[in-house]
Amino acid sequence: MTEQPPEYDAIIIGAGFAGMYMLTKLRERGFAAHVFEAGDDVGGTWYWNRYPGARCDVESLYYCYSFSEQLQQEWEWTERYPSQPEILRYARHVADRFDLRRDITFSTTVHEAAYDERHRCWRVRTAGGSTTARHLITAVGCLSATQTPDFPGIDDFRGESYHTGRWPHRDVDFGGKRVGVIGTGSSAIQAIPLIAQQARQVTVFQRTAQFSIPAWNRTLDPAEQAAVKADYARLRDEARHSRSGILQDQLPDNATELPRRQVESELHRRWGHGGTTFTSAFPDTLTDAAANEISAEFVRARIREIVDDPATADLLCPTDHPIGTKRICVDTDYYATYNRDNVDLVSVREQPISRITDGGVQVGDRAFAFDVLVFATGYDAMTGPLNRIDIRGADGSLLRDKWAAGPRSYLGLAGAGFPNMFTITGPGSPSVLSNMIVSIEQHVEWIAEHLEHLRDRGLTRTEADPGAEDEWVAHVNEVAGETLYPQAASWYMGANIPGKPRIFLPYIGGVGTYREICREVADEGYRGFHLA
Ligand code: N01
Repeated sequence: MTEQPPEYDAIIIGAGFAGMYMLTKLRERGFAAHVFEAGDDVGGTWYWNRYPGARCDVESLYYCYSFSEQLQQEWEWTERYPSQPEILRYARHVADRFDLRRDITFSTTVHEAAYDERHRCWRVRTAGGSTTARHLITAVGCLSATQTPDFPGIDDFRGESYHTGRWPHRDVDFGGKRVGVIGTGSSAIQAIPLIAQQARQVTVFQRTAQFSIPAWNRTLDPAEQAAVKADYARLRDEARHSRSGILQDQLPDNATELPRRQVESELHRRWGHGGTTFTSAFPDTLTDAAANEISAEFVRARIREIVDDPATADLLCPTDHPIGTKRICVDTDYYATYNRDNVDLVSVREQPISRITDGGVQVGDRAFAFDVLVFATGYDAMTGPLNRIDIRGADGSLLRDKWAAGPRSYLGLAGAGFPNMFTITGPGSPSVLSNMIVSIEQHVEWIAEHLEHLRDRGLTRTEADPGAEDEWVAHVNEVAGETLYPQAASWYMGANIPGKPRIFLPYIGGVGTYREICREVADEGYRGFHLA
C-alpha cells in the first residue's frame, strides 16, 4: 500500500498531439499530470519532420482536434492538406491556448521508467533526475524512432547528411549541390520534387517502388471551410465511427464484380480527387488480389503516362506488393520530377548500396559523388519508440523483452505485467491505419475515464489480464490475416528493421469497431483488467 503518495497522478511521455491532449484532459478532470518532452517545443512528429515538402495527407479540416468547439471554430487552415509549418503553428497555438507549457519539461528524454509495486507507482528517470507518478502514459508517437540503415562506412561521409525525421531547424540550402536521396517512401516522395528544384543534381536510390496518388493540394476556399465548420458536429461523429477516421465514400460493390469500364471510371474520378481514399473505392481492394491488381495497374498506367523515359517509368512501377499494403503515398509532382534533366533514379533492389564513402555512395562498382545525403529511410515503427526506453514492469522485466517476439498488448492500450501504464496509439490499436487525431482523442478520453473510475472507487492499481491480452493479440492477427496487408514487406509488418519480428503491428478492424469494443470494455467495469 502507498505510504507516501507519488508526486503526480500521471507522467506523460511526449508533447505531440497525444501528450498535449492527455495533459489537457487530465487537468480538466482534476488530476496532477506532468509531461516530459525530448524536443524543445510541442508538436511531436511535426516538430521533428521539417524536410522540404513535409505535409500531412489527412485534410486540414480533419487533421485537428475536435475536443474543443471553440478551438475547432477559431483556427483557420489555409490549404487542403496542411504543411508541416502550419501544423506546428497549430500545435503551438493549442499549447498557448490551454496554457500547457507550464506542465511540460522540454528537452528532456525519459530513459527509464520502472514500476514500484510496493508504492504502486512509476519511477521515471530523466537526465534531470527522477520523479514518481501513479500512472505512466506514453504518448511517444508511432513513427518517431528514426531508422538509419547500418551501411558500412556511414560515418566516413564528409558532406552534409540528414535524416528526414531529424531535419535541422534551419533551412538546408541545396543550391548548386549534388544530392543523394536514399529511400522512396512518403517522406522521400514529398521531399524529392522540392529538392530537385534547387539542387544541381539529384540521384534517388530506390529499393522498392511505391504507389503514390496525387494530392492536388490547393488553398482552402473560405466558404468551404465555413461549411465544414458549420457541420462539424455531424462530420466528426461520422469520422469517429468510420473505418479509418477519415470520411470516405465507398461503392457497395466489389471491383471484381463490376463492369471494368465502371471500375476504371471510378478510379479516374478518385485519381482526379487525389489523396489516400483512392484505395477505399471498393470493398475488396485490400482483401482480394485480383481486385487489388485492377487498382495497382491503374496507377502503373498513370506512371507510364507521366514519366517520359520508359525505362525509368518501369523502375517506378511497383510490382512486388499489392497497392495499399505498404502505406500509400500522396504527392505533388513526384513522378513528373523524373522528367527533369537533373534527376536520376538508381535501383538498389538487385544490387544494394555497398557502402557510404567519404565522397558519396558506392553501389557495386558504381561510385556516386555527393555534397549532401538525405536518408529518407523511415522508422522503427510503433514498438521502436517504446523499446528505446527501459520500461520495467511489476517483476522488473523489460517491456522490450516481453515484446521480443512481437508486441503484446490488450487493446493496444495496456499490458499484462505493466500495471498503471497506458500506451496512446500503441501497437494493437488502429493508430497508423487511421486519422491519428481521431485515434488519439479516443484513447485519451478512454484513459482519462479509466483513471476517474479508479479514483472514484479509491483504487490505485489497474493491470491487463494475460488471458485478455492473449485474446486481443490473436484477434489483431486474425483480422490482419483476412487482408492482403501481411503480404508486403512493410513497416506495418516490422519488415524494414533487420531482425524485427514480422507481426502486423496495428489493429485493422476499423476505428468505429474498435471504439465500440473499448466502450464495452469500460461499460463492463473494465473487462479484462484487474483493478485493485
Ligand atoms: O519511411 P518509409 P518514410 N537501402 O519506411 C528505404 C508516415 N509519413 O519516412 O521500401 C535502400 O515509408 C525503404 O525501402 P523499402 C507514413 O505513414 C506520412 O518515408 O523498405 N533503401 C523505403 O523506400 C509513412 O509510411 C507522411 O524497400 C532503404 C524508405 O527507405 C511513414 O511515415 C509523410 C534502406 C523508407 O520509407 C514512414 O515514411 C511522411 C536500405 N538499406 C511520412 N532502408 C504524410 O502524411 C530503407 N530504405 C504524407
